[in-house]
Amino acid sequence: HWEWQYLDLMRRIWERGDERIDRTGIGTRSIFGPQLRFDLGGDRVPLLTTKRVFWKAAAREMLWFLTGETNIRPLLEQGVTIWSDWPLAKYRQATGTEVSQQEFEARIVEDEGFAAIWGDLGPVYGKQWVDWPTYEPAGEGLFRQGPGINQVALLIEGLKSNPGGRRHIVEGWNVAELDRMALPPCHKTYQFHVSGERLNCLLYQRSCDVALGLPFNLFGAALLTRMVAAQAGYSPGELIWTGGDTHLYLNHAELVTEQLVRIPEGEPRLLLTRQPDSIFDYRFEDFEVVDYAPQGRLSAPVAV
Ligand code: UFP
Repeated sequence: HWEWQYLDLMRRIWERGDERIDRTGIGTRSIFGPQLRFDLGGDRVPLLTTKRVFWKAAAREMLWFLTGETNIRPLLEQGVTIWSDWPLAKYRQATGTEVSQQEFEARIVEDEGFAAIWGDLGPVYGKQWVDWPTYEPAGEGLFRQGPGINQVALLIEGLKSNPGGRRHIVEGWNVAELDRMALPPCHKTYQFHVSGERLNCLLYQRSCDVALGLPFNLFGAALLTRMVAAQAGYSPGELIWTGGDTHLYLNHAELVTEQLVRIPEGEPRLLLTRQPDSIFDYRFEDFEVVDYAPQGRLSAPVAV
């Protein structure tokens, strides 16, 4: 079962990882540079069965990236709260108030002006993926903003016109804009590769919370690869995931201990039930996960 790769990674980090003080102050055990591989053929999807993964939120997030949106408001309108921690922390710090997460989220949804100020994450994934900023010389050493670059649209065209290409990349790491992002991209580089009729994807994730982030990131990457393959006319191939600093937070001990005694079972599949004209026209209703009967959910605190 593919999932042993995930569980083995988890065990390796917990038992042999370096203990480090990290940015959040919580502390991690960490290894650098592991790799996981999954065959996406036959609609298989790397969705963990040893705990429930809320794949619907990951799917809505992926569609949100593709809209180019960077405000959490559209996510909250759909009940997706995975990005609330960062703006909430910023709001609390700036105002010195102890507003609850629910109150904050409700206000973002109800109050458009409030959302515009406090709900924006800066130029994170969506912006870079579909509207990477450019600059043109405007004379006298000045520059003006040029048209944005839609990396995802270019990717699909490139995969169709030049299958042998070695430059099929979607990049989130815009060095010039990192300091304006709520969180610099974690799943920062996707490279695609055509092999016969199959489309492979390699994701490089610079920093990975194995307990809470990775299950989401794997599903997201699989979904993205499926959409790209369908739009460029290939069948899904292999998903290769590579992590930089790949860690477990020390306060995830309970989750780790519980998950490592569980045995993977079952083979969930991901169906794309409609083929829209463009990768930007998928809707949440186009995705269906079948044969997913995971073991119980395991929760743990998110490090902000
Ligand atoms: N993280 C993930 N996946 C994500 C995401 C965040 O694992 O998609 F947005 C985790 C990795 C790390 C933290 O624990 O969030 C980001 O912190 P840093 O920027 O210091 O690496």
